[in-house]
Amino acid sequence: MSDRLRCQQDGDPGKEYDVIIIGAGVAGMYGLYHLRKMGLSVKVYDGSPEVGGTWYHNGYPGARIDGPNSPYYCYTFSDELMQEWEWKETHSDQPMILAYLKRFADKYDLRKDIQLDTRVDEACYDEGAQRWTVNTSTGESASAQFLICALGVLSAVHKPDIPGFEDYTGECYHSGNWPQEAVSFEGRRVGIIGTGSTGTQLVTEIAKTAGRLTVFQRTPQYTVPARMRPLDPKKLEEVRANWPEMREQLKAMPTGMPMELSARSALEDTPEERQKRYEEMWQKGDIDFYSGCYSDVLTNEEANFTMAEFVRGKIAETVKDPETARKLMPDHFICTKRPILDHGYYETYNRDNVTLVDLREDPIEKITATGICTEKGEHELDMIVLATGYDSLTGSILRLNPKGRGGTELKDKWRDSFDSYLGLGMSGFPNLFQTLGAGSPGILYNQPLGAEQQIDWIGKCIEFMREKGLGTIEASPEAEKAWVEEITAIGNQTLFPKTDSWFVGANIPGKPRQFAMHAAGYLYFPRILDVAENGYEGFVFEEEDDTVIGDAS
Ligand code: NA7
Repeated sequence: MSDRLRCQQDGDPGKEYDVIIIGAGVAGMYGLYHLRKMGLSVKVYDGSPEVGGTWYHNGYPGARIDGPNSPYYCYTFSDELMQEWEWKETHSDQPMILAYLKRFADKYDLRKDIQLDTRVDEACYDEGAQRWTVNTSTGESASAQFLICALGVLSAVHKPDIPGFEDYTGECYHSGNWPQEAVSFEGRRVGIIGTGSTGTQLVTEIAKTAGRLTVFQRTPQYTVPARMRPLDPKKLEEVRANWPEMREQLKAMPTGMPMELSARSALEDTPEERQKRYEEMWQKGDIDFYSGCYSDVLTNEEANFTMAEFVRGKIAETVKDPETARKLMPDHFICTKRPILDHGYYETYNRDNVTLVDLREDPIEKITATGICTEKGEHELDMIVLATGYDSLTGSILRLNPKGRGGTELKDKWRDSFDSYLGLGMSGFPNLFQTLGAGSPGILYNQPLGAEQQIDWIGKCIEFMREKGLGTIEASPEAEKAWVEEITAIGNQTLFPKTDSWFVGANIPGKPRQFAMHAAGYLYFPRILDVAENGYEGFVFEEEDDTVIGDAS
């Protein structure tokens, strides 16, 4: 290890803060706003040249939020920002969301405490000082009592380990690290690997101008028409007029977003009634199709099959070439990968310039200087686009690999299981909090609203510690174990664990298979508040002089 990377516990700790936040995305920026307002000294580091986190890096053509989330995907605490920001479409695109995040940074003068172009390379806990020390890519060190890892659920880009990448002489881009300058597909031979939410958005866009688009598909996907439309100004006015009440209502919604819900089982209806219901909801489209047809699609295999069959029928109806339609037919449980909304995805396969390669029948062998070689032959390509996803939820903090008590590395603690307590703290890692990570609802809940509630919780906790003269807070191993059991049990009530997806880490070779998200955000947030009200039960505190006092109630 170089000197620069060695945690400088015995040397100069650099600047000192109350809180260091890593990440200037949705959660990190709210952390800065809120904790600074409480009177704490806060420093944010981010390796990127601009704020916005995942929304900065995902500037690929077609990038949009995958739900009818405008105007609800926002910093809900700010009535002021809600009144001023002109959301334009039901499913905002990446430039709109990034502009909003930049406006948030500017409006609340956040930039003065955000150091961009500065990656935190190492974070170590100093037991004697009860503080965290970080070392950055710019050669600086700094320390703080609290470290908040706001690193993003979908930020550790996953580039598949296909032999020959280094030989490829064309252009190659990953959706999660898209160049800021425009990329032209005009007339070019483009290959794309990956057909998740990102891949489906890219395929639909690239096909419009590419000379030839070849889609390399490992797993076919269910997608539903987004039915994106301009946001009705009257609707926006209505929402604005009642924003504080609306905000409270959002918190109690299952995903922190308005969506249609049904109380009826799919199995209560006859096949004809179901067909009618699915057809009506398909025409309406959007996330409501997934959530609003029947109550048990995500919990009952038979119910799930009925919806999956309906969508397979739509694929057969939409895609003209029967062979291509066959390859596009998914066979996993619908809704158990991230439910996708599209803007003409299946229709894209009717274009003459689009070809689908089914990697289950014709796997990729290698990348060559000029393209992608599958078992059946070479596809010559001017450009390869990777829409191959992320080491989600845990990858970003594991790449940082903080070192806790006794130098314990997170990657060792998490070798077999992503244990945390409430998705907020971890035993062996005092005073380290994470946002939207393993053990929390992650992406299953409106993320800005989820991050706000977690940061508010952290703020209250710090206030509590300051009032009581406490130096550290740390999850107990028992509470952590019980929490993993609790969220696993909730997850097991759904079909999520039964499908290979990033939700269970199946997309990353060697990653422990675990459904590590709390599947019911509207239960999670009251639950973490209860823990706080009960004297932070499950956490252990040390006084500033190191005396362990158990829970501090
Ligand atoms: P996803 O949902 O993880 O999708 C990645 C896609 O890439 C998926 O189709 C994968 O197939 C495919 N993939 C990954 N590795 C390979 C290899 N080695 N060979 C072929 N195909 C591969 O990522 P997205 O970026 O689309 O979406 C992430 C989230 O962003 C999404 O859930 C929303 O919340 C927004 P697989 O299905 O694993 O067989």
